[in-house]
Amino acid sequence: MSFISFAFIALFIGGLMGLLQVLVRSGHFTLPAGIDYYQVLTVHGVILGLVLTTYFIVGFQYALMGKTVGISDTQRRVAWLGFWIMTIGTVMAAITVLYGKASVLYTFYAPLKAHPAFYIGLALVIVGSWIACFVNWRQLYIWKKKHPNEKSPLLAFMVVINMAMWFIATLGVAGSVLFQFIPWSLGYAATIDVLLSRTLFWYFGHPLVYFWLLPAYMAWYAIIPKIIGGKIFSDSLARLSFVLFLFFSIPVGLHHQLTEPGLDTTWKFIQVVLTFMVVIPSLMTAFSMFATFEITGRKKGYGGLFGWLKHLPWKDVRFLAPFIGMLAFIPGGAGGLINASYQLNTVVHNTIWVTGHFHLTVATTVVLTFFGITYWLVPHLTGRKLTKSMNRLGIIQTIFWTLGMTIMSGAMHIQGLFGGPRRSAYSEYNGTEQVAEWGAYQMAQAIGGSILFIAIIIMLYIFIKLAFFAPKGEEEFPIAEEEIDAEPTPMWLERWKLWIAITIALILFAYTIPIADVIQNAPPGSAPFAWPIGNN
Ligand code: HAS
Repeated sequence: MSFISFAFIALFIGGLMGLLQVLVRSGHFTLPAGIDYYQVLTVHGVILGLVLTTYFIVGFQYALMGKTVGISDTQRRVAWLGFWIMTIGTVMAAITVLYGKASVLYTFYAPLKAHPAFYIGLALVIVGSWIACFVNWRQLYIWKKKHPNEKSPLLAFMVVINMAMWFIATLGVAGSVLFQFIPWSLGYAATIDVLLSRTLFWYFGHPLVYFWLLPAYMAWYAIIPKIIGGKIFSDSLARLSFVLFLFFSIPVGLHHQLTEPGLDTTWKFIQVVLTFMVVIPSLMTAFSMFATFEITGRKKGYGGLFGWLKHLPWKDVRFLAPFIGMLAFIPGGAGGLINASYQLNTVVHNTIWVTGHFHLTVATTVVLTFFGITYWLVPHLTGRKLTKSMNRLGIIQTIFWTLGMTIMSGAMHIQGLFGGPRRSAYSEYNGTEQVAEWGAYQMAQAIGGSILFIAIIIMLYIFIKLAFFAPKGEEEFPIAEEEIDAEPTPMWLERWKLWIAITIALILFAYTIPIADVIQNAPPGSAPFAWPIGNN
């Protein structure tokens, strides 16, 4: 509950910043009291992209592990230590941003320089999250010792994979923060290797998006079937898709740097091919979800080509919110394929199309699934009930979120195709013709963003009600079972050492030569630049 409550505080602050951004970009609003646009944008990205997600995920995963394999008192105490380290780090980073000393956006690209406390704070958040990794691994390890020759519970297996991916991925950004950013921001190093820092960031940055997605997939594979009255379609398929995510999430970061000079084209191309490999487990997930819905519907007697759709519990917000998340991932994923296509990337890179893409993927698919989880997890943890009226309000919330995001993200995609830039405040660009084309879409983003802010307020109201005021009772922790006649899951799916070895081999293959190249042929380092100018 502590992790999840922190995530909801982040939702409010980050959402408010989002509202300010779309209003500024409409060209009809100026920030008061000298507040800077990029300061607001940094709060938005860091608080929503890094803080809300990490806290919600770590909290949710503890709940899954506690339920499936148990948590001891010692593990709980260590988990608290992780919480406090993460929180001290978050507060440190937040203070620097709020004081205007770290307007570097969530990607903190060098040579933009932030106050050292910003980077130290981020390093603490990572260290705190590593503690969660160790606790989760230990939880499964202890369970396995007590249950030799049994397969691990599906959700515990998934959590352990997600944390393995997170741990390996964060090593890159931790290395960059410790050895590049902190000495440079403290003044011990005069310059920084910009290309190396960005390459290490994206080594982490792409698996980061799957660290957000996989907990949503955990809910889709193992919780949604229970909510709709069905069974898990295939335990083996679910595990295999997670193993594939572990393999292919990391050696693909260069697809964020396709326009970056200084990186060899061959390695960019190889990583593009690997990116298309990481699409496969998502396609397996789509297949599996369709199968779950159809099989459950047909078992309940609904026939016809699409008749089984009728059985789905449309009026149950625990289902509706994640389901809309799934629908959004169809265009969201397609947009990802466009981004990853080497040539098409040159059209969309650094345009607001990309912002549209991640508002469909993380801010709709993932966040709506997290809301879907909140409706049962919070009352379950606080010993309360999701009442009919809260369920109804949840449905209204989902509709507002969907409407706002469709308008905002749709407009972002279109404006991006007309060349509208991302990461930029409002500008008339000296009155160029294109700006006239963008106006309507920027206004649409402001309308969509305002609707979204209303949705955030409704969600916060629901969260507070479920946490403190809903009637006392017992809310189910819905975990689905396998089909009775399911084929047994092969034990080789748990060959952890082999999976980790393959993951490391793929990373070494995809990154050794490009990184050696970047270091050997390093560009001249850059002195720090701070925003606003003169803020060094
Ligand atoms: Fe992405 C940029 C490529 C997925 C997030 N992405 C971003 C950024 C973010 C982000 C935050 O290759 C911006 C980073 C920045 O600040 O610069 N992305 C991909 C690809 C995928 C992908 C290939 N992205 C995600 C996910 C994200 C996310 C997931 C967050 C959670 N992305 C890119 C690229 C860039 C990029 C380039 C760099 C662009 C640039 O130039 O800067 C794939 O994983 C997508 C595969 C997904 C699918 C969809 C499967 C569909 C499913 C739903 C099924 C529906 C059902 C409903 C079951 C193929 C699973 C049933 C319906 C009934 C009617 C019954």
